[in-house]
Amino acid sequence: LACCTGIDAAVRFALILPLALQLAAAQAGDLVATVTQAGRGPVADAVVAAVPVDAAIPAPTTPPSESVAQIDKQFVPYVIAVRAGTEIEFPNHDNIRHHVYSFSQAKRFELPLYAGTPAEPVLFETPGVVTLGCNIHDWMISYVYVTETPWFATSAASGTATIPALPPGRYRVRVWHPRMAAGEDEATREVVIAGDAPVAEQWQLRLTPDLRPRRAPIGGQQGYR
Ligand SMILES: [Cu+2]
Repeated sequence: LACCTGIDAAVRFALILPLALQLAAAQAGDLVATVTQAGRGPVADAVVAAVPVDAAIPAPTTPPSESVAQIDKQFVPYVIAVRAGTEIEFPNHDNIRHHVYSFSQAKRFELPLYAGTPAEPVLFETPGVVTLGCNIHDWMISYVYVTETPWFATSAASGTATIPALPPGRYRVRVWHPRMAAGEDEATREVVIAGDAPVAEQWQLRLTPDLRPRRAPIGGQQGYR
């Protein structure tokens, strides 16, 4: 009999759950942020983060772990946003070794020369910007943007970053980019999510020139490979 009661409860749960999810989904709106640079079009790799102004809004879960790979002597992705408390793995897909480090205040760490994937991921607990480098390959650089909020997104090549399913309420929304000329404060504004309709917002950033070499220099050849 106990088993039948259990099944009954499971069936009822299965019937109620989709309805509950539907109701919850109906009361959440996407924030569609578009990030551009004056006269230069869309900006990729900008982080858009929304912090609720009003008291406790139910927070979505975020993935417990992410990864920043090394591919062809570059970090991939160039910018990653994670919520504080996320672990990041650093798989090395190259057939040479890398030595990943950060001197940033939000997270100092070092993964001495390694191939493959280090056994232990790195925990990012403190909100802030963490700059990653490689001791062997000076041009390798990437950024981990650690947020205090579960609502964030990173802009694609189109300049669009969509934060899905924000519960209704007021949010302080800020935009960050590794090359932004002004501080984040200048790119912060309040956004109201009123219901389930998407809210579109545009940011125009001033960026400093991109001086990153894209590839390793080769001796005796012009340019970079
Ligand atoms: Cu390296």
